[in-house]
Amino acid sequence: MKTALITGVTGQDGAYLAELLLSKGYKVHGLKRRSSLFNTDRVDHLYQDPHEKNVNFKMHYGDLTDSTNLIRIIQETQPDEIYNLAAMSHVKVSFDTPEYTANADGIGTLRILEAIRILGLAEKTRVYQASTSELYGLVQAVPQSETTPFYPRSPYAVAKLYAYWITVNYREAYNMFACNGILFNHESPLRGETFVTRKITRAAARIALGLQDKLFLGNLDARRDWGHAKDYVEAMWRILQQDVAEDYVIATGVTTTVRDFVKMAFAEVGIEIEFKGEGVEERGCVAACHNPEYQLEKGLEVVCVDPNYFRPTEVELLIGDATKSKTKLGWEPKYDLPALVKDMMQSDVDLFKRDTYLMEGGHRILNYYE
Ligand code: NDP
Ligand code: GDR
Repeated sequence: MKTALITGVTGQDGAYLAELLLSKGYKVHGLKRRSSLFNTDRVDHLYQDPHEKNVNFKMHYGDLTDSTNLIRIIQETQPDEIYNLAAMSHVKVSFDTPEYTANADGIGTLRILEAIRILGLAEKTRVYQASTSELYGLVQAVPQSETTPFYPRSPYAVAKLYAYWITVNYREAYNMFACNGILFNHESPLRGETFVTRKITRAAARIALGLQDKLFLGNLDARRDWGHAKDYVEAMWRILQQDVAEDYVIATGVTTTVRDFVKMAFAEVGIEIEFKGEGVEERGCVAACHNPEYQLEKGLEVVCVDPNYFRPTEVELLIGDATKSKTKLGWEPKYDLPALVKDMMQSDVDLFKRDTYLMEGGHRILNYYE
């Protein structure tokens, strides 16, 4: 039985990866942060009572900014594979918390690699580093592959650049099996609520159900290569099963604007969005609502641009070339963009229908959205 340690197990990818590794018979340890409220929603279905025998899923308190606790957990768990997924992963927020982001996302990766070296596990423990298409930043060439030069455009991306190179360096210097997965954007019903896709699918569901009036967004022209997180965690695992440690791009090869994602998501609930105006004046109107279940006024303005969501420096275009992964890992995504949007919309409509039932029953629901 192999043992894996997942940092960031409570996040979107951590949850899907834990599920995948458990289904493959792994013993899975996860690093979780202490918070004042429970923060394990995404993995609660995997929880096993630690008092039982043969527990295969166990979480440990820890933080990427604390090297002593990383050394202790790695020593205790003696993992065959470490998936370093923990990070302050929000690009816009990294402009507000640049020093913390560098510490957690950049130096955090070094702490893991150093812990493995100090503990004498360099030959045993394989490491997956969650690298990102944000490394490409300002467009140098498209589609972006393993050989495209990097030009990071945010404190997040600069921290991840350090993490990328320190992973390569430990591989070369100490012969460690350490790999970067350069993953393009991947989404799912478990996606954090403030990333643009989930913000849109939540708002489309809530607007259709009469729980929200408007959706405020930033740059509608940004283009992203969006895949499904379920497909992408499969690639992470494959990267660590190879004979030779290498870095891989994981992407669908299709790019779409935020504006088109909005149209696709609202179309799932029968709402047609037509954009009018330009730049900050841009407005998305409901030209027609074709779903009799939802009562929306014709021509209602439901999507607006709010410059507060613009970033000081933006990544305008991402489109990945995953030829190496397809050839060497035998990896192929199962979800295309329409299937991803459908999955996210179905999940959010179900989620917010529950809110409408609660409201009908006289309960107050939290009306917070960003
Ligand atoms: P999430 O934001 O959903 O999850 C991040 C995880 O990291 C959470 O479990 C979070 O804990 C944890 N975490 C944050 N800071 C710390 C810290 N200081 N110490 C310990 N744990 C911490 O991200 P995703 O699942 O979407 O992404 C996983 C990784 O992949 C990240 O490193 C991200 O940067 C990278 N990535 C993501 C892509 C994507 O499109 N999703 C694409 C390319 C790379 P908590 O739950 O308590 O907040
Ligand atoms: P990104 O994802 O920055 O690519 O990073 P995000 O969904 O935050 O933004 C994608 C694009 O949409 C534009 N945008 C908005 N973004 C947000 N969050 N909120 C808005 O209201 C909004 N309006 C427009 C953004 O400007 C951007 O161009 C994600 C994260 O998961 C990273 O951790 C990961 O490394 C990269 O994907 C690959």
